[in-house]
Amino acid sequence: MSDRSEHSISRRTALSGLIGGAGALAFRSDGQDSDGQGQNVERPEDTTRVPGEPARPIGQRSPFETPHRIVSTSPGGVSRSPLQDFRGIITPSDLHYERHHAGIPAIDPSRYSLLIHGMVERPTVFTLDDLKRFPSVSRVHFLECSGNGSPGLRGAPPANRTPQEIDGLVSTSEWTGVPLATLFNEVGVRANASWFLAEGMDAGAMGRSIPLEKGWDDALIAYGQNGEAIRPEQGYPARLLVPGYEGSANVKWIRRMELSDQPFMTRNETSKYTDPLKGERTRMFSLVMDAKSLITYPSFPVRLNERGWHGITGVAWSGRGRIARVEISVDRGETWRDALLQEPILSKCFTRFQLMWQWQGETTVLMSRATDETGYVQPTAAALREARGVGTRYHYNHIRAWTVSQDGTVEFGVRV
Ligand SMILES: Nc1nc2c(c(=O)[nH]1)N[C@H]1C(S)=C(S)[C@@H](COP(=O)(O)O)O[C@H]1N2
Ligand SMILES: [Mo]
Repeated sequence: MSDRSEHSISRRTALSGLIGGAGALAFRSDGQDSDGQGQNVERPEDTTRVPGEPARPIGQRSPFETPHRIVSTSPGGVSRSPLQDFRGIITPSDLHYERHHAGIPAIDPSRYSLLIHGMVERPTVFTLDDLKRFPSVSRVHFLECSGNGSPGLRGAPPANRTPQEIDGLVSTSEWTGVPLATLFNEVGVRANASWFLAEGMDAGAMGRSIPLEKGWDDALIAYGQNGEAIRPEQGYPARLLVPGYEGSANVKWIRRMELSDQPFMTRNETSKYTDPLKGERTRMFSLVMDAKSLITYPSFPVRLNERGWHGITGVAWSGRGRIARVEISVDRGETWRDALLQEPILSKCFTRFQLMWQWQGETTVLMSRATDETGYVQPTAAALREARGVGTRYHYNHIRAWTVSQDGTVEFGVRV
């Protein structure tokens, strides 16, 4: 079969697929009736051919696609993932969010080592090669900064916020590394150990105490990200990955782990990463990220140009396990409908959801509400404020809203 006939067959298949879709969904792009069977669909004259470029050793995006992180210039620095530009659940590594307290250290992997000591039988220093000699695992997990997503909790947030600006401190990668359980068996954990300290190599002196059970359960020392070496921004050559735990516990450039019978009360778990609650109380070691969801389309600054069917989509995630359900309201939260969850549905991972919505040109509010497999339901902003008090910091997982106006503009928050 020649290239030419192959081309025309696939072209025909694509066209019939398109017409089928148009009939079913009543798209109207040329002003004719939705049941017009697409008479105006014609095969364009293929008189020109696009000349090819030579192949490159490293691929790059189409020049027509320009997703980028918003990088803040503040000292520590954050870079936000453009959630509105993604398909599926994986965040391209070069668009993963970043948060570092003292910049990105350049670490020579030949000089890297990880010390595990404290309440262990055999204190051990592992080189990177040592770590890579153990059987590896690869798992797809989200990572989220616990400071992500405060807009909308206290008063009305600005309307001109994109998904990236609201919730861009969350991303998903396939992480590869050695399970901490393997390393624990190697060093021999003493019976009275119940916590471990994880400490990074950067100048930020990031140290966090993690319950030992988490180490036995599903924590990794990760050296791979989306099929290649982990990026410097994500902790090259190795980081701790504690799936479902707040971002700051996932210590990058990890150099030391110390086992103990109590938490270490580091600066980043006492003065920071604690949540002021009502009644002058404070929540500490609030490590697990609660279930959350965000509609990424339609969202600001999208403008709906046509009435009719639109595919609402977004992502949901939970630090406790799988997403069980995502409901969408297209009427300000009065009624809710189950969205379709796109496979795969993985534990402690983004799950993409979709719902077809017929917009009749009305002003309305779109919301999404996630439920995870433990039965936990994403709360309203009012319920979160009521439970935590107004001074709460971190863990802002309240329901997000988008207002669609008659002119098709989409703004963040409830505007009507
Ligand atoms: N060593 C070290 N680990 C660190 C940090 C840091 O500054 N230094 N930042 C933490 C914070 S606050 C977050 S949210 C995550 C961010 O991980 P990422 O930059 O790979 O997205 O890393 C955590 N681990
Ligand atoms: Mo963070």
